[in-house]
Amino acid sequence: AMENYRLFLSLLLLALSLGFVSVVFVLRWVLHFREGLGWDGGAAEFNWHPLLIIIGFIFLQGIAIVVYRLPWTWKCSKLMMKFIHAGLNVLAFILAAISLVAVFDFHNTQNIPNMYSLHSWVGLTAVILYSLQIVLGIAIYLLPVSPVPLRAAFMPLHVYSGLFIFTSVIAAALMGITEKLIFGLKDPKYKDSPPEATFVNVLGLLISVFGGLILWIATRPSWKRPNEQL
Ligand code: ASC
Repeated sequence: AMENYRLFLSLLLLALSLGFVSVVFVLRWVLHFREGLGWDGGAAEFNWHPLLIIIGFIFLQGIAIVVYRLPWTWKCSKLMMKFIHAGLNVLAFILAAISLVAVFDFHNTQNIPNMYSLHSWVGLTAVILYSLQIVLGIAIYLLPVSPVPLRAAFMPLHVYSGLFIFTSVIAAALMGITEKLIFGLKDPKYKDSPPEATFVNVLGLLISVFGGLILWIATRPSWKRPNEQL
């Protein structure tokens, strides 16, 4: 049990470090390699999109997914942990929504078409499913109205749906990163492997490994909150 606990802490620390480094990497991408941040209808406004998605939709959502696994919270009330889980997800949703306003506003100002890419289809679908997941999650598990049999019956779908949405966000982020490198790198081009291309490829790997670790931690039955090994 002790070795298992140390493995849990090691993987959690590794995941949190990778998530934090991913945020540092996307900040360096937009501030050092790109045009910085602004709200002017130009490239600096677009740059809020990758930054807020990685902070919210990837890092905060990842933490929200494993928050019930933290052993030092097992003495906290379940209701308190539900508020933290829901609160982190709502915060991530708000950041994702702001990041979408930034891209649509950038596109409309620059006369770039909206919603033509696979990145945009997968990404917007994930945001829509996420809003549904949050509304249903609050209605079924947070408000003291739904009966326990409904809570139990819906739990496998809630868990699966959450992991599916999180995985879709990682996939959408990788597509978005790839698109942006192909669109944005002109001379030298992406295929010429300039420093920005290598740096941002590494960001994609960091996000993927972060996602893999969160999925692993969340799916270990023995790391669940006691009395919830359902
Ligand atoms: C809840 C809660 C759980 C589940 C369980 C049904 O509201 O706190 O652990 O639903 O009762 O799976």
